Amino acid sequence: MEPQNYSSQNIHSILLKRKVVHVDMDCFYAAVEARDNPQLRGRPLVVGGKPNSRGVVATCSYEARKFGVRSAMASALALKLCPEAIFVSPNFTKYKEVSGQIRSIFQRYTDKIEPLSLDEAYLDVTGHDLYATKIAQLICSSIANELCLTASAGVAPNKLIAKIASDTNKPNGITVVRPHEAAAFMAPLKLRKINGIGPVTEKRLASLGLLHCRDVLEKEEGFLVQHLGERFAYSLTERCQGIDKRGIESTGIRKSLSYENTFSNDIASRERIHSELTRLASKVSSSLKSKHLAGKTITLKAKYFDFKQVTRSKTIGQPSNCSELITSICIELLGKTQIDEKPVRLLGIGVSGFVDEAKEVSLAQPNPFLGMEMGQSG
Ligand code: DCP
Ligand code: MG
Repeated sequence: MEPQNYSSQNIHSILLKRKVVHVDMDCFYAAVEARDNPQLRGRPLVVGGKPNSRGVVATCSYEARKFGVRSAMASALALKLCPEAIFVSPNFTKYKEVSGQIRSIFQRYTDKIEPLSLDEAYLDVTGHDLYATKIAQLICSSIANELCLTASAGVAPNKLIAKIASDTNKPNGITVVRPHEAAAFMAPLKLRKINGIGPVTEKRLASLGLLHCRDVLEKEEGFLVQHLGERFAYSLTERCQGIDKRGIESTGIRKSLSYENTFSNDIASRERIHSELTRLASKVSSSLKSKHLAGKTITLKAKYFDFKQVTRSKTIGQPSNCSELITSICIELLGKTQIDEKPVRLLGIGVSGFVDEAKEVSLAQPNPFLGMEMGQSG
């Protein structure tokens, strides 16, 4: 199929099929470090090797970027550019843990998640009840409220545009490109913006007078094929038109669903803790129900004022997604924590050990085929 032959109506129908959200955390490692150490906030911060070693910068805060510091730069050069920079070694265990928490926020909306690294993923939200833009907003605000970190997101008809869009309004910005805007969005972009076009290819294309997407579309097909070969000429033309038919390659299936909340002030009163647990349980319950899931293991997570964290779990005989049951189990699990001695800064509830609700007769109301409403009373 030759992309040059696509009519604009054809392109439009290809673009209408999918809704993709690309989420990318802002200066990820540096943001996690600054979150967990107030002394680092607002300062030019470099996460990576020390400048006196042969280390490199993994990432840096936006304050350091103002001095020209960038990922993959030698730390010694970073120090030269920004002598007041603070250097911190990376803590991958922590970044992996946060990455898991981000993923569990994504999973509230879709199971079609394709992670690209610890800090970014594509989400396919085609056919979701909520608008894709609303989902992106909810994800970014949950990341901010629950994890105290910021993310940027791109909402688009495919992976190509969603990834470019998430980078357009960084930090803490959401960019939406609707199907009818796709071609106009791509046209002025440098070819380097296309995922897969690195510095070498960029140079080769520039030598042919191809700098921006629109340059490719203005060239004769024969010229492109002659210089780039048929395959690359066609795939490049598609990309420049804003077409990308790749699907979201999600890995694995959901194993748990959780919500957590970090409080602005540590809380100690039993009453407040119970009301927080009731609220979290109700969120977990509605999310499970909307996905037709029910689980046998309920986990309570508490992070004390001193940042020490505990999880306590209970496994029950029958899978449940009932809000009241989850709340009462969590209140019972409080007895296995130090909640009476130590105020908490975070509470979370997770449910795992899933049984697909639609297939689990034991959970069902008299008619297991009532589908959507099944298990409402747990
Ligand atoms: N990373 C790395 N080495 C690189 C690039 C990145 O170790 N050359 C790590 C550190 C980053 C994380 O991967 O925090 C995510 O990479 P991004 O490219 O998304 O960069 P950031 O999230 O740091 O910044 P941005 O706000 O630009 O996304
Ligand atoms: Mg990032």
